[in-house]
Amino acid sequence: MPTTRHRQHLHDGWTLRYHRAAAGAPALAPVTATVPGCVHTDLLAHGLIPDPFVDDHEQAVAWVADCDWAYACRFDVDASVLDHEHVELAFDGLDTLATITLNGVAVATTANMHRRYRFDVTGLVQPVGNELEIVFRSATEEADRLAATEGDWPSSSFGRRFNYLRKMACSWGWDWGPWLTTAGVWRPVAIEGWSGARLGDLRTATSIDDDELGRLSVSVDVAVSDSATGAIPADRRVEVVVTDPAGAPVGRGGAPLTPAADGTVTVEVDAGRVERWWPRTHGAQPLYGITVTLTDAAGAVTDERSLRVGFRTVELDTTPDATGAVFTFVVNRRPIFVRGVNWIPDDVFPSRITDDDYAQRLQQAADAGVDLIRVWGGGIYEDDRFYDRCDELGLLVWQDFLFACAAYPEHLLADEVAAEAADNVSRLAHHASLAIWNGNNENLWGHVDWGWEAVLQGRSWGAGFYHELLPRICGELDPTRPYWPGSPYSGSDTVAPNADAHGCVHVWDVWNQLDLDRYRDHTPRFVAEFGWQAPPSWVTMADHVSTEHFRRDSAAMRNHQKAADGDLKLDRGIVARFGELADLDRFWYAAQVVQARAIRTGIEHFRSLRPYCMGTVWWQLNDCWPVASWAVVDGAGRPKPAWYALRAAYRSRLLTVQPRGDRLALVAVNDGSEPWHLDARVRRITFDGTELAAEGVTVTVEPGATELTLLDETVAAAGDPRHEVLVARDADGADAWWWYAPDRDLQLPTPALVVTQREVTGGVELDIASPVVVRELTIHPERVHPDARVDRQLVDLEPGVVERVTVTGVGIEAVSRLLVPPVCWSVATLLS
Ligand code: BMA
Repeated sequence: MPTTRHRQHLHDGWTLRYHRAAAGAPALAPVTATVPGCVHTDLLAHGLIPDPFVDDHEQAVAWVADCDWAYACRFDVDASVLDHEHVELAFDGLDTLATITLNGVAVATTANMHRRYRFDVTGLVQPVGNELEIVFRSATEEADRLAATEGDWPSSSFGRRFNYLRKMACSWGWDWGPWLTTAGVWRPVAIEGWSGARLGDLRTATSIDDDELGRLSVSVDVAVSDSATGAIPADRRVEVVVTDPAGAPVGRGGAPLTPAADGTVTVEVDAGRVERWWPRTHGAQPLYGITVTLTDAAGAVTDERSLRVGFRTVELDTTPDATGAVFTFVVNRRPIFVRGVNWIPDDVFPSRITDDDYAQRLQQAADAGVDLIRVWGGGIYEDDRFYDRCDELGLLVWQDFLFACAAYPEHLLADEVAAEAADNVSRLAHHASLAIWNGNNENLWGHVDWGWEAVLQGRSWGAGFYHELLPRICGELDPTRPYWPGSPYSGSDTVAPNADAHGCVHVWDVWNQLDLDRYRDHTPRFVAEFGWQAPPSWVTMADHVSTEHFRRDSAAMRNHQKAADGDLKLDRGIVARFGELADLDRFWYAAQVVQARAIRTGIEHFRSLRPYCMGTVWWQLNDCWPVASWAVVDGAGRPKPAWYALRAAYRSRLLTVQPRGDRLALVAVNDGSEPWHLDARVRRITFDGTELAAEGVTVTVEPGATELTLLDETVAAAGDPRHEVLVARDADGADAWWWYAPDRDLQLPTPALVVTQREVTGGVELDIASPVVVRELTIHPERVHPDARVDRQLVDLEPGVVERVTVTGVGIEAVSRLLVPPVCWSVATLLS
């Protein structure tokens, strides 16, 4: 009998058919299916449903969610798998209510999309012609049934009954997501053979002391042949080798295989002097390799797993102080101001997300100066590829447990939640990037402030998960990483969950009821969510809304706006600045400008409060389909102007003009690691560039410091707000602007751009100058070619200053189109 574990993927030869067609569902013959995948993408591949991302086809495919579906495959098994003591079916993800049958024998039923499963099928499999069938019951029907029989557990209005089952909440529709509740084998499936013992998860805890000596504790889950009797095959060992980033071994450890009662062997390894892992912009990301092997009596390797880890410490400082309680991430003992973004599943069909999607999206975050990604609780525990990229890029990960915007019936879900939490903590604990586990999204807030308490009348709602179950599991399996019960959360049951001065907050009144300048009314310690909408890129929307419906009031267009009163809120921000804009092109540009300003206004204000405020996490980085949303990168992966605003607001050295009382201040924030010798000139000018008043500001801003200089009244106060602007510019050319009146009151002259163009590799370089002030000049190059990109948007031009903008993906012949509406706008052309 072989001792080496063998794994054979079962990804070929699948078919999909109805198990039960819902009333009104069309007749369908069985079709070939893709595994990993899901029902919707299989039907789409066969042309059996229209693309639900187009027009309002989402409504036309609603029946898919109401059916029960059967996936089946016939497979042969390699002898290398079959010739083992144990043969197991291993599923990395089943979505969701699955009944698994192998060769006519019921193997298992499952009810949790967020778990991995392993089933013993020894003796049931044969060398050829195995029949595997997985029936998925309708999750929407089951959730509705549970709501009817068990009672009403409230949730936010945009969600349906997602809180009764352990399945990606946003697949029931969200205020940015379509209602496409799917089913299927959404992650890899394999059949495995092993004898004697096999490795399971590896959980690692790294530590690093003041002499930079690294130590590693590896908890290795091991399954042994006969755990019932405790019989362990003789002379097996677990060996651990640690290698440095160049691959050279730097430490070893090992232990005989005598699993403790919980099936875990712990090995401690000294790694010697190590280099620290840092979040990006704070240092490098050296990743050390760990290889764990299981050896038999002869010393032969029977199983092996490899991972990468980083040596760093991470703490969450929540110390109470005179005003409330801080919320500060401390990495390697350095308090850091978090420059974050929220992350949602990158496709509403997560089985379709490719390596490239993950790589591109996370690179877009990194390129915007982001150093933390919050994986939001209405989505999924992401794929390993996501966390691997975050480790490499130095993106800290804030991981929510998967509870969002709802009360959860604990009696129905407790066992699944415990298993799911243990499973995912074990899977992810080794990642250097993972910085915090968070109990839920907005449920502590909802319970207190959204009237749930009255509906629930004392029934459980999830508090037991957030305050007891989840911290206990994290404490047992991942004791070195911070846990926080929820976002928002004040840290105390006697203080409102979303109180500015305590813990982490979500600032949503600004978008929902107010105006973007009102971010300045908030003085929070840490903002884990705040956002402002804009439509996706024009081309992305044009690809998904037919030409005849391409107007704001069509059903097709409205289907791509899911937020409560979303269009009204967009208009509120636009009208206050630009007046009514009936023309669609103008509306599109104006909406982008307002979203971008919301980002800069919010983030620059919050950063100017450093160290009182120690983090911002913009809602949101990405989209899961083409939709008007708070995302800075749209559903097709195109950056919106807001992405450029995010990059500007998150630059390590931030120069910004901020009101302080009835004065204006120049604020310099240094989140870099070197001192910043600021030498800035602040000038109040007319729109033709005439200087009315000026002063110099010279100050050294230490790393981690904020320097605020109140500006002289003669410089800061406008004589005629409609004709003047304040510009601060440092010696390196970085600028900060302050406008004195709403755009429609500004008397901005129509720009006559002076452009010098050059062909460069892959595109054109434009040197743009103007004899008059130009506000937010933005080229939308995708309107010339869908793959064209530009390196800068929302460029403010000062007379006498040349700004260079590079457009890639177009030739020099495109330049004339690049510089006129609807491809190019500025505030003055918008209002002309
Ligand atoms: C918060 C998030 C999401 C939502 C967003 C925009 O509530 O947690 O649930 O999509 O705001 O409304």
